[in-house]
Amino acid sequence: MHDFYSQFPDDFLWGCALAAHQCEGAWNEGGKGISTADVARLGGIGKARQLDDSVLPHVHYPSHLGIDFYHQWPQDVKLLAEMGLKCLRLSMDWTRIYPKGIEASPNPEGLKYYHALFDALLAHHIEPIITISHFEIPLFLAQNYGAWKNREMIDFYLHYCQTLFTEFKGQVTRWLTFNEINHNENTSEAAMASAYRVSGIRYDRGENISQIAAQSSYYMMLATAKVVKLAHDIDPQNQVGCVLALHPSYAFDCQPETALKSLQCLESDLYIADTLCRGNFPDYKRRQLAKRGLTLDIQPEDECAFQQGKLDFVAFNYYSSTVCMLDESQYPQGNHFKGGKNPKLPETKWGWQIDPTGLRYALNLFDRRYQLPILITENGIGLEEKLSGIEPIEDDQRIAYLKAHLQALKQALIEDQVHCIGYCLWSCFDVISATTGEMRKRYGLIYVDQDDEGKGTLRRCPKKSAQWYAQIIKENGKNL
Ligand code: BGP
Repeated sequence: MHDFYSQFPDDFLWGCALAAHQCEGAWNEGGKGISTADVARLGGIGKARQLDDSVLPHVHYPSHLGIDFYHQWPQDVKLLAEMGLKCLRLSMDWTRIYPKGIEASPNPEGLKYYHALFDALLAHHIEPIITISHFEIPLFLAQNYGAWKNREMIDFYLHYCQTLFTEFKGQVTRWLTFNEINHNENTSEAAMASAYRVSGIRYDRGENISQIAAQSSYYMMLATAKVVKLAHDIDPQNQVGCVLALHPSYAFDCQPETALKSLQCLESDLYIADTLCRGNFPDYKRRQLAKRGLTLDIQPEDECAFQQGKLDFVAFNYYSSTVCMLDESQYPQGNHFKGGKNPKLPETKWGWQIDPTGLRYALNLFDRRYQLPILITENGIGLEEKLSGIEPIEDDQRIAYLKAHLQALKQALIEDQVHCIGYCLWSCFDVISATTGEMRKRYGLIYVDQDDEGKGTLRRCPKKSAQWYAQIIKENGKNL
């Protein structure tokens, strides 16, 4: 325990984040099965994604190719080591381990791939922090079981986790059960229809979306709680968290009604973290759902599972804040986040508003509410960039974004004494965008030569921000 923070602690986890389906490629190699991400037809920001088997034969479909990390990881890990990263948050693809999700024994090639990758990271003193399911599940489970609509998913997921905890014992100790678990319920209407990104769900005509979203969130929370216990039983060293997408919602004006609505909006995200950190599903939530005519499948034994499976640390992705308005017709249509525009903030080309103070706000909120260590699992900016023959690419806009956010983090640490253990920047490499499916929305510290059609040499070219981040890590954030 630190007495108090006067600087970043020596063991601060400076890192980057990646997701398997956005970088690995090799969608049909190594005994891998087909995942929901392999058949996600993307329609641009806010547009619904569709499960569409017709994309399967297209090898150049973006997520089929990724950035070829599956083959190029040995060189890629060296580039990460040159930056001096302390950790890499990356996801494992469920279908590399269990191609359909139902097999009795795992796919040895998938295990071998991840063992080799983790060994290489550890050899460079980079801790692998593993997301167990990042926006994908086996397509077989989606098609035959309805994904997280179904309680049976919990057992398939536990079976997968049991394999991971047993196999990778000693190599991995920090785990994240899901990426952005709150996406099921709390995004814009347009994005709601694409909720299967997280849960693998396809809504059938006439189904009650709110009922399914609440039920699938419940099953994913219950799965998380059971996984925490399983992880501790297999190795007491294991530490388990779960990622929330956090975009603080500020009241647009000082009308008391707007303040109340903004509080309720925030609570609708936080009830998930409340459940997982406090070890019980809040009764007010059940009553609220009942008032809307929604009844969840809650079994008497679930209570004990939540009690026995409280998270060891909390984690969130932070890109932007939003504003809450009484009149929702003023909210921009098709926006990824549900909320209005803040006139005080600049925004990216994709309409994501830039708000470093929002990160400090989120850190304060989590620290005071949960009193658990916090890991920032994603933060970064999407920009359009091109190789012009002059290298490195001068991504000063990215450096400015990152610097402002890291300064806000430092203030949270030192001035507010928030217990934050690490920062994973999105991302080390340009990867396929999760919302648009394109390459052109680039987040990387390292440029990858590939366009939206999958053309390019895939050459990796560190940008100016890669050198900048390496220096920040070397100085342990002293000169921020
Ligand atoms: C987060 C996801 C990531 C990543 C990031 C940037 O919500 O967890 O997978 O993609 O957003 O989003 P995008 O690529 O859509 O701009």
